[in-house]
Amino acid sequence: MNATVTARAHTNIALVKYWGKADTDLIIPQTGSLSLTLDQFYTDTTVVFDDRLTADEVSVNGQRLSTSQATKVHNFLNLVRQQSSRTSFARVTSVNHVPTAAGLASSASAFAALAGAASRAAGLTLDRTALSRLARRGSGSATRSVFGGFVEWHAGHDDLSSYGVPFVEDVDWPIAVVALVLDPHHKKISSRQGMQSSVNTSPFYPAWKQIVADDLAAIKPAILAHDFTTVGETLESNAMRMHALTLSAWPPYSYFNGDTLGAMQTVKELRAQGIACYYTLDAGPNLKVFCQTADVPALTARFTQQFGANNVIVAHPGPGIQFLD
Ligand code: 2P0
Repeated sequence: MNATVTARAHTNIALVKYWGKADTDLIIPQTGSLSLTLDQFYTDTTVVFDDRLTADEVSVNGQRLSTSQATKVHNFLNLVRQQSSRTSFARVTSVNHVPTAAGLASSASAFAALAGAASRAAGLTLDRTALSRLARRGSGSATRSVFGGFVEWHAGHDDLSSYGVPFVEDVDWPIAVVALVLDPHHKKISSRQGMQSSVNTSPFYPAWKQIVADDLAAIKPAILAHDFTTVGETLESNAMRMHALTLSAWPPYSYFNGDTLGAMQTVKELRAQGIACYYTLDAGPNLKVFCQTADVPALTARFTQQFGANNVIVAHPGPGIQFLD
């Protein structure tokens, strides 16, 4: 009887971003990065290897993927087959749990959950470091979603040395992230294309590598000291400097839309009113506002007025990968 295994992994928001690969095949990043795993957005993935299958079968949110849509998953399962000497195909059933039907599902939770479920279903017993390395092969940000709380991804230089490490796994600090859904649609330029374009064409890319080193050195002691201002200023400037790479690439591009700029302005106004909050954003227009839990009611009231209640989601630090019965 083949084992059917279900794993749950949560998505994460990078406070010091990963934006560029040194090795595009193994997904070795150019720099380290640091993230916070969130409780609100997660993926449940079930995997069973079955000798009767003639191809891998993949469904996401109840929809069967075509062969071309499932290529990344199929390639990932090939890695698991190589590591385990399994030869049979697998049935993969994945469900993204996102509070609204909005563009916050992430390859981080998807590949972390797939790494957990597929490796166990194939009979492998991986520790969390090995699981993080495996998840990395699916998507860079998945490297960090194996762990809960604040997580650092050590860039390393090869497959063995590039993995996530918990920095503060049990977060005893009343912080929250208010996610603003400003555009639920798929991004036009994927992270994968966008970051490679930045590496290859932005004249600012060498400066980015130094910025990341400096920001990691600043944010880690600030997290340990619960120094909210330093953490906030570091994550906001890091996000803006990452996005400066998109504007300085050739051809230039941007993930911002008009509402992104409006929401940034609101964060600045809230700060001017004495509410400490800072924004970050990834390869899409949706802003994530880092704040202290005491300020969540004031922030949600303001953002609900601006963008509507359905587009404001409050998240807190979340757990690492879990296996479900
Ligand atoms: C991050 N992002 O650190 C950065 C910040 C988006 C902006 O990792 O090519 O989907 O699969 O490794 O992980 C999104 O990129 O890219 C990402 P691949 P991924 O979270």
